[in-house]
Amino acid sequence: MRSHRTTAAARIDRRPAVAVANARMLAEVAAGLSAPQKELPPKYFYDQRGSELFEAITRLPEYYPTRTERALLASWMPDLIPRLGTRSLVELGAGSAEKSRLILDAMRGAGQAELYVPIDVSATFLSLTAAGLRRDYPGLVVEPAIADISEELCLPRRMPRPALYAFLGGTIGNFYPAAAIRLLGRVRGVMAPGDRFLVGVDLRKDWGRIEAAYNDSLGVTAEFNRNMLRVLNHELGADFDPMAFTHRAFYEPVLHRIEMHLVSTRDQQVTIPGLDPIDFAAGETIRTEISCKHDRQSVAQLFAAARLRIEAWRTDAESLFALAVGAPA
Ligand code: SAH
Ligand code: AVI
Repeated sequence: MRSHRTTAAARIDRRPAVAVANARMLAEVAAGLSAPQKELPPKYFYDQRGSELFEAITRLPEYYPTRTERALLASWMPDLIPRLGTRSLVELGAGSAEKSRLILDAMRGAGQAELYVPIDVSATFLSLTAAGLRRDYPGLVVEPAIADISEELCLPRRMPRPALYAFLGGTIGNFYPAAAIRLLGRVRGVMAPGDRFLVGVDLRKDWGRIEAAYNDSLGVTAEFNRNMLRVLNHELGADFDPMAFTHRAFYEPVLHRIEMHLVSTRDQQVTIPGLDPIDFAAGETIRTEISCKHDRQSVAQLFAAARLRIEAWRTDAESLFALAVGAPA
């Protein structure tokens, strides 16, 4: 099959796009660090090192979501995919696409693995993912898109239908509810009648289990958290000392979410070219991520607000994690 790519973006000089991305990053960082509760968007964890650290997290004994979702996909996709007739897979925040292979295997098993569109902000990691998939799935057209899914949905102009949109790993939980609804709505807006939306969500459960998943004993999550400061140093020329910040992650039961923070270990000032110096008091924190936990009702509410309905829902025996299939409402 020929390439379906629509835009000339892949062929033209990327330098202007990089300059725009850095200007946007600087504006977001300026806004986030001048708020009373300093905050940075979690998409800035993910340069090559951040993506590798996330992959290391997925293999930790405390981090149950990945292996639980993988088992759900392994048991369900061989049945679901032929019934949906999926010919194209569009994945938001694809990362290594390791679990996505279970969907692609089911598409291939049904003789209809035609197009895969992994979308991610982590550019180098995404191209490695795409190269591995092209090698292992001859005949599958792989059209990666480097894009921020909180802003746009990059889709090929011609896409064999039905398409399955996938948002795995519980990454929907890293968006505030209003942003999550906008994101779901953006996908809903491009769905044809036979298309479906597969969303993985981490479920509400014993807080101890959840907190342990974000406070692993090896300190990998702490290093992942601090990686955001390294990204800011590299991309914006900031002078954060990552080791002058410690990792803190706790469950917030009213809002049903994990919050990850970086805690300043001392009074300090950080310089970011183009911004006024930023002061941190000892003990002051930057919130770097929320990870919202769901139940079927909260997912149904998010879906309904985006004109989607839950068509199917599967959880593991311990109700740790769920996969929801969304259909146009
Ligand atoms: N889907 C994979 C990876 C989850 S990690 C899994 O389930 O294991 C979250 C992924 O989403 C990372 O690869 C990260 O780079 C990507 N990501 C995070 N925020 C994003 C954004 N705003 N736009 C695009 N990709 C994003
Ligand atoms: C990508 N996302 C679903 C992960 C999560 O669990 O919220 C990111 C993560 N943060 C700390 N550990 C993993």
